[in-house]
Amino acid sequence: MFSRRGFLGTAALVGASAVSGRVRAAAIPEAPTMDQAVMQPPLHPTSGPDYRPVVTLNGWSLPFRMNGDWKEFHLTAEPVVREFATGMTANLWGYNGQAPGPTIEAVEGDKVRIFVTNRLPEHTTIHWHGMIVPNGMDGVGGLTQPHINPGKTFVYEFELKKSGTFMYHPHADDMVQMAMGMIGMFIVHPRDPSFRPVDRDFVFIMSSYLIDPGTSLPKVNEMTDFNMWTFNSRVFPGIDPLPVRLGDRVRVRVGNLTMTNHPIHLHGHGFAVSCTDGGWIPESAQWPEVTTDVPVGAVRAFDLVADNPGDWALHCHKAHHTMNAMGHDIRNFIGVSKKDLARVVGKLAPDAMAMGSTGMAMGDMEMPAPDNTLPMMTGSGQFGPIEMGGMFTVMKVREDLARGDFHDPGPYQHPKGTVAYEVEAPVAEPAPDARPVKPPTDNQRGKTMQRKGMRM
Ligand SMILES: [Cu+2]
Repeated sequence: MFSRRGFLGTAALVGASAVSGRVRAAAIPEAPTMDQAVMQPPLHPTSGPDYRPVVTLNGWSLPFRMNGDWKEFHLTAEPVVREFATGMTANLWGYNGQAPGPTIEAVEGDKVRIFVTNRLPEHTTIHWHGMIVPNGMDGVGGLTQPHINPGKTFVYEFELKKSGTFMYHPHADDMVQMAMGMIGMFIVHPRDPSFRPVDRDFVFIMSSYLIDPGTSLPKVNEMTDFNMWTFNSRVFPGIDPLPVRLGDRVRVRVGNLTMTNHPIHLHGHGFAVSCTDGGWIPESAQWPEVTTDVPVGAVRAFDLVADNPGDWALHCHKAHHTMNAMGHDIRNFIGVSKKDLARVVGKLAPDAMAMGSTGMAMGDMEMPAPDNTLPMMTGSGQFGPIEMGGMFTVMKVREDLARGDFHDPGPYQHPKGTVAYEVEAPVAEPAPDARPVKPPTDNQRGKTMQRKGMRM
């Protein structure tokens, strides 16, 4: 639930004169904060034009108020503690108590007034990614506005020219502020409610972090070698499932503010990309997919009919992105005898841990982890360990889910005779010598066996 943190405390620090623009401090709406990282129910509008609100995985939508014909929101940029999954929290920067910030929802044609208060130790701005705004509202610090200094509040005012799926993030000390988690989604609903309506509308944004095992602060200078791949700054099994009623029309809107692309893959259904951060894709230009690549600094929204009951994986198809804290320089020892491996490991790095010689499946990979560190792969289903982390969740399609019910319905009850099963067969032994493997050179061994916490 969100709490209403009165604006008065901050106002005392700020002083009315610090508020920029035509609005005085007395007229500033309160800035609600969220203390939980679980999906909040859709925020149905109580004033203004009607629309079907979205739900945000492990997130919430920012309440607004009407002031004349202006829709007013209040974002507070501030340090936050975000839980990535049970067992790990990160010290991030975000908005209104969480990172990412709350989803902002409004309607095409709305006039929005967004107050931004800075409670960070450095200046910031907000850029409205993909939205058509007057140049001076574009939020590029130095270029289109003065920076918002610590303790100050600025106002952004613009009319929503088009509907679609957009993002917001700072354009001030970009590398640091986005690496610290300052991102959010901005949904503009079509003014015509009959334009491509869906029954369930899910939103999340992807971000990545380098957080050394045992620590909680992202290393903001990293450019490529991240170890936490997140949907809404959560990793599996901490990511909310997508509960869906059988037959529902479903939209999933995905933003990407990481430093690499993510091929997002859904099992059990075909879908079509219906919207990007540039706008709606005409139906005549859509084609069927089961995976869509979401480029850096982009949004993809895809639509489907949930006509196949079950627990369907929804995940990034880069397998390293469905892992928690791990390095990418691990060598593959599948097929190398365990005896040779132990000899090499013992000689070069007594506390090293190498990839198992039969694969990395759970059970072969047990090792102590420092505090505040998640296993690389974790989470379990009704049949055993799922062996995933990072960017992985489940769309749960159920016949008996009520309209508008977004609670986790639990594991799928498979109809009798519809689950893969074991049979008696003559040859079941693994064949370890089937593939000849050249032993690593000494040079490679030295590099490989170095262990930095869990980043092998
Ligand atoms: Cu990915």
